[in-house]
Amino acid sequence: MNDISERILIVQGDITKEKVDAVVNAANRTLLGGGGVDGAIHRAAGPGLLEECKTLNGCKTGEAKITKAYNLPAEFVIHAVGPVWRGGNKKEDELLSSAYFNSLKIASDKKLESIAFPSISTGVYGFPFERACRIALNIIFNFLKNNKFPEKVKLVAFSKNDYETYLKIFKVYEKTIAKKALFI
Ligand code: AR6
Repeated sequence: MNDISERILIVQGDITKEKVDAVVNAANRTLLGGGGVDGAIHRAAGPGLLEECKTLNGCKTGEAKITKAYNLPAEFVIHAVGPVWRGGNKKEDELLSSAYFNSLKIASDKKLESIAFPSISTGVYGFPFERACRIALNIIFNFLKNNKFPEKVKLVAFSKNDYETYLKIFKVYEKTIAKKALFI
């Protein structure tokens, strides 16, 4: 179990600076850009990214699509569409989980070594941050347990506060997993 947590790294910063094989974008269903991390990724990647996105015909909530990364230091952008938070009873947890899963699946199918995620849905879409962290960690731990690729997953928290929260939840999660493993 411990080797799985070693494949996950939590950092604070701007995801557009990440030199990984793929950065994940918290996109909307049009895939035609927006604010938040989506705006930052499109600005840093340059107009080629929007041109390629126009050919994709959008993306359903909970799904993901891949493009090249143009002027970003990463090689690819995986555009994932998380759910808008509507109180918690509109399948938000499942949809967020599936946005992470489908992004990881694309990376795995392409045998990408490294992927960086922003905290999908926790900005404009209003998903509660701690709840989103638990969902992200749960799906990532499970995915890595069953897949060789991606080898490394970076979780990029934008603010110091988000970073500290992510780290706190990660430590609790790691312990719970380790404990469970002892009893298997
Ligand atoms: N690097 C890393 N994380 C960032 C960055 C950055 N440069 N900028 C913001 N974040 P959001 P959503 C964090 O709103 O909630 C867009 O308009 C931010 O602090 O970007 O999924 C899309 O087009 C937050 O924790 O995405 C959609 O319409 C996280 O990224 C809509 O917003 C996600 O915040 C998607 O909303």
